[in-house]
Amino acid sequence: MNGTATVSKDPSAGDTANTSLPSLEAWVAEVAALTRPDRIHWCDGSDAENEALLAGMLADGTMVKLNEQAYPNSYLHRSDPDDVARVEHLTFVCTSDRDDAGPNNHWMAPADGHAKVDALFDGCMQGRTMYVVPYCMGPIDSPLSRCGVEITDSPYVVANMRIMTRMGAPALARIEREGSFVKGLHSIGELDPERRFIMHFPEELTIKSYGSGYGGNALLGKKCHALRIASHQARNEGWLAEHMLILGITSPKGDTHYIAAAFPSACGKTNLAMLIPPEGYLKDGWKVSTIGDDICWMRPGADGRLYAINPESGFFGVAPGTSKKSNANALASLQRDAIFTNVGVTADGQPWWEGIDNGQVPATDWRGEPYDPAKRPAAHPNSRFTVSARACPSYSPEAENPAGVPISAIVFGGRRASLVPLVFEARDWTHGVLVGAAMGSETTAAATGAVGVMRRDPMAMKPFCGYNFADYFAHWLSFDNGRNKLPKVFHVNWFRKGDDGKFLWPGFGDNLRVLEWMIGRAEGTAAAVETPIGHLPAEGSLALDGLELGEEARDKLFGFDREGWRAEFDSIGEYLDSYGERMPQALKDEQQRIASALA
Ligand code: O2Y
Ligand code: MN
Repeated sequence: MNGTATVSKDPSAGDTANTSLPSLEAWVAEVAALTRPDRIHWCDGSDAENEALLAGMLADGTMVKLNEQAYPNSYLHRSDPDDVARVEHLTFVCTSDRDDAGPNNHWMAPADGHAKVDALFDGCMQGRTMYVVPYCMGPIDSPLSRCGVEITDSPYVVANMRIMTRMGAPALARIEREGSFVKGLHSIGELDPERRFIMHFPEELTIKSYGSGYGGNALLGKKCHALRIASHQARNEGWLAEHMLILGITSPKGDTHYIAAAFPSACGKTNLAMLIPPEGYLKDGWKVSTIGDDICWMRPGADGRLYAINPESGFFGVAPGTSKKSNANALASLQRDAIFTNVGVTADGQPWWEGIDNGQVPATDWRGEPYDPAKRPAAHPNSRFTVSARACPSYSPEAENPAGVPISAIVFGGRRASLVPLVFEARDWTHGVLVGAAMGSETTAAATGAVGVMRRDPMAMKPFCGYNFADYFAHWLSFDNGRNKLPKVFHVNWFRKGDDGKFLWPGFGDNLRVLEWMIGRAEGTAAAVETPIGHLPAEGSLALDGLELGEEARDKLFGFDREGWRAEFDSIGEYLDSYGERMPQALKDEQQRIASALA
């Protein structure tokens, strides 16, 4: 049925325009001419629309209904076995000048990038419905929010975008008012890994993703828009788009501080965002609230402080390891109205994953085959749940505040078995930017097979920065302009190990002790010791009561190994130099200053 697509905004729309914005109408027509769908559906985000989409997906097997009593209104999707994760090697940033994408990105010239994917998109939606998905990243009425439109042939993507973004009629109305939007074109194509590309054209605020139906490759509002394209927009417009969780901490005095924290994958970002205070802290009246678990957009407010929003409205969380013990808030969030991707299933249709620890057993694995532990785990290690943030017991109403929340501290962190202490504070903003730029994390066996290899992942943005890291660091430095009242910057390492290879710090809820010290530093009440690498907690300034920490643990968690840091700073110097001329001199000077102090 080539070239005769039916178009529906609502069934009675007839042949009236679907939008009052000519540039949007024209782009949809242009995409339809290229991809040649049988039908075009403009999404309004309504319950009726969602129910119709789900009914279609249940009928064609895209979704499987889970046990309605145990998990009301919840569904399982099994992605293609070759399509289970983001594909960094197939992710490109297409800028006119190769140096603008930088050594941190795969690059293609924009004309080549368009030609490459447009050849794949040619006719790819024949026999399918093309969905036009208007969405808003951030509260619909916030000046910090930005909008986009994703065109996709995947109803699974539509259902996920409805949870992860503010999607539908209100977003379309905002787009029509503003007249601009990020364009995202997505097709699952043939799901052939050889014909898969995730292309970004930051200068055109455009994304083209072909050949994957999974997560960040396909839900274009998330990594593609809210990080890669937004980081480029943010640089032009004077704000920051970051791979950070945002949490609120209310002390017994009743003051609330907001903290933004960047960690590479598999470092417990979602767990920290939903932290449950340890017993003693709960008794004393401490509260932790969640603004976001993955992405943070922030900009200076009229008072010079940084104000942050979570551009997302849901969580796309890793299922394996999520349990009542590790993250009771996440577990509570996914008890209903959830979409599960690539988890196992029990005999009575309940989702199951390694580490759920709920006394049940899987019958079927993530590929839909009878569970056989000798063959594969029940849940894919990167299996996910998609749930509304509003379902999370710790979700803060402030996450909906159009003004955002004021940030008191920025935290960088990585997985470092050795050298790096539990926490230190940067001496000023420039030092803080260096701490973020030098961030490193040791890989886990699950991620790469090569265990314990330290990789630099500046600000946890290695896979997500839409432009040259050297320019990105310069942008960060530019916030120190004498007018802004910038937050303090810290580095944490929850993963320091002892000589026996065991973790020295209990982590989880006890991380609040470290956050309490940071708040004390922000308020000027907690003491610190100055060292060349930054300020370390003075003895007794970080609450350790009730914890059993031996001498080795105390030395390694709160000590400073001059020799080791000297080698680390040589390596940081080499890393900065690898970016050549564009690397800001101020950052190189800061590295030199500390290297000299360590000599
Ligand atoms: O987006 C994906 O496909 C999986 S990776 C992911 C998912 C949610 C949040 N963060 C990440 C990440 O890789 O940082
Ligand atoms: Mn992430």
